[in-house]
Amino acid sequence: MPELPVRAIQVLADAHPKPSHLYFQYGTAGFRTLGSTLDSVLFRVGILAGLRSKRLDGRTIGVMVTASHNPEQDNGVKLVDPRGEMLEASWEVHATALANAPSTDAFIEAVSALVQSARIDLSKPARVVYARDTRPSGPALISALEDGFKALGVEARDAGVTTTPILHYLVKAINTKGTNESYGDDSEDGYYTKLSASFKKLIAGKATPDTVVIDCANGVGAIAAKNLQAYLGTSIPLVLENTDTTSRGKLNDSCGADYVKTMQRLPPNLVDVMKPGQRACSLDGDADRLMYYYLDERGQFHMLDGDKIAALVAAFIVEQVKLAGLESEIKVGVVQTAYANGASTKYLEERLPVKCVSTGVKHLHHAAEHYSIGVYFEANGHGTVLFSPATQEILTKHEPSTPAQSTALNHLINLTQLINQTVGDALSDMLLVEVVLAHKSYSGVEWNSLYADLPNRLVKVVVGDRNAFKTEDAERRLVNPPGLQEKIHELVRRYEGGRSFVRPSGTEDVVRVYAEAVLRAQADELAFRVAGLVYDEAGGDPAKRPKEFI
Ligand code: NG1
Ligand code: ZN
Repeated sequence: MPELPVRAIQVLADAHPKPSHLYFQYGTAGFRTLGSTLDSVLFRVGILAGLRSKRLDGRTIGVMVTASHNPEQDNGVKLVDPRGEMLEASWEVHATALANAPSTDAFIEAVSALVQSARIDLSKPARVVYARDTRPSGPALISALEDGFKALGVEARDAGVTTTPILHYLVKAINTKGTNESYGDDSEDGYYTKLSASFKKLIAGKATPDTVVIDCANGVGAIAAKNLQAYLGTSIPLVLENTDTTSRGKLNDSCGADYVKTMQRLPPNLVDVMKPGQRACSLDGDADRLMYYYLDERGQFHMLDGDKIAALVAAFIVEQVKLAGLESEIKVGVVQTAYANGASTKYLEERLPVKCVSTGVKHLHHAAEHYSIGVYFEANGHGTVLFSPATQEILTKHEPSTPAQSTALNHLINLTQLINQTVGDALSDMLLVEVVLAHKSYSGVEWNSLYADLPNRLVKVVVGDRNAFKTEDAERRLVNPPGLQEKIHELVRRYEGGRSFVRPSGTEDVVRVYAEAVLRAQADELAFRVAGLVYDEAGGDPAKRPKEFI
C-alpha cells in the first residue's frame, strides 16, 4: 500500500503557508474571497482534487479558478465531479477542513485523516483538468494549484483560460470518452462544434435571428463568444461588446449579468449601442449566467431574467414533447429557488410541475434530475435543462408515426446536444433562447409579455454573524434567530402581493433580504423594512444603521 508523499507535501506546503487570521469556507460556489489571500487554499485544493480523483478510481476531476460575477480583486476555486457536476456535498466539509489546517503539520494530519476516513486507495492514479478565468490574480493562483498537483503526483491537464461551462464540458467529455455515453470530443473545438452544429440544425428553415448584442462583462466570455462566433458563421449575427479582458479594473465593472440583474438597468456603455427593439444579453465573468433585455420604442429598459428564460424554454419543450407524441412518457418539470419572481412561479405552475429548492446550483441540478426533462434557472440567469438518461434513450429509440412527430423528435434530440448537460452555460443558453424565439417568431416584446414581473428588491445586510441565520422550507422561512420570522410575517401581511424572505449568503459575508409586492414602492419599502428588522436583530451597530432601513 503506497503511503502519502509526506516529504514532498511538506516542502511545497511550507511554500504556501495559510494566513493565520483567515477562515476559509467551501460555500455554494466553492472558496471565494480576495484573490490575494487564496494562495494556500489553491495549493491545498490541488491535493484535494488529486485525492478525490484517486477516491473515484482515477476518474478526472475538474478545478475551476474564478470568482464569477464578483469584483476583479476577488477570486475563487471550485471542484467539478467526473460527470461534470458540482463537487459532492460531503466533500465540501473535507475541503473546508483542509483549507483551515493552521500549519503544514496540521495540514498533513488532515490529509492523512481524510485518506483514512474516505478509504482512499493511494495506489490509484490521480487525474485533474483545470482552468481559470481572466482575473489578474489567476496565474499566481494556478501556480499554487500546480504545486499541489506536483506534491501528490497528479496527472494534470491545463485547459488554460476558459469559461466555467467549458471546463465542466471538458470534465464530462474526458470521463465519457470512448464509451457509448460519449459527451463529445474533449477539446474546446469539440465544444464549439457541438453547440454550433446543433444550433444550425435547430434553426434550419427559420428566419435568421436579428442581431444580438452580447455584453461579455470584459471577461473570459469575450474569448469564448468570439470563438463561438467563428463556428456559427452567418447563422446568427452577433455583436460583441465589453470584450476588454486585459485592462485592469474592467471585469464585471458596470457591466455583466449581475450588474444588469441587481441594478435592473442597461450597462451604461450599451446605451448608445442598442437600437429600440433590439435584443441584447449579458454574460457574467465566467460565462455561466445570462441576462437578456431590450429597449422598447420609448427607450424603456425591459429585463428578461432567468425566470423569463425558464418560462420561454419550458413552454417550448413541453410543446415539442407533445408534437413528438411523447407526452405520456416524458414529464417536463421546472425547478426554481425562492428568488424566482412570484409571477413566474404562477405562470409556470399553471402549466407544469414546479419545485422550489434552496439556493445553489447543486440543489437545482439534483432536483431537476428527478424529471424526465428538468428545466432549472435561478432568477440571476444561471440555469440549464437536463435530459434524463431514460429520456435520451426514448428519444433515440422512438419511432415517429407522422412527419410532424419526426420533426419535433429531431428538435428534441438536437436540444440535448445544444444544451449544456453539466451546468448553466451562458453561450449555450443564449443559442437556446434564440432557437425558441426563431421557432415562435417572438421578439423580446412577445417573450416579455408571457407574464408581468412583480416589482422586487434584493438588499444585503452586513451582520455580526451570518451563520446565526438558519432557514427551512427551501429558505423561505427563518428558524433562527428565534422570533424574527414572526416579525417578518407580520410586516409582509400589510403589503398587497407581499412576499419576503431572509437567508445568509453562501458567497459573501452578508444576509440577503428579498421582497416583492404588487407596487414598486411597496416592494422597496418592504425590503428595507425587513432589512431593518434583520439589522436590529443581528446586533448591528445602531450608529451605522443604513438610513434607508426605515
Ligand atoms: P449567495 O451568495 O449564496 O446568495 C449567489 C447567488 C446564487 C448562486 C451563487 C453562486 C443570488 C441571490 N444568489 O449565492 O443564486 O448563483 O451566488 O454563484 O443570486
Ligand atoms: Zn458565474
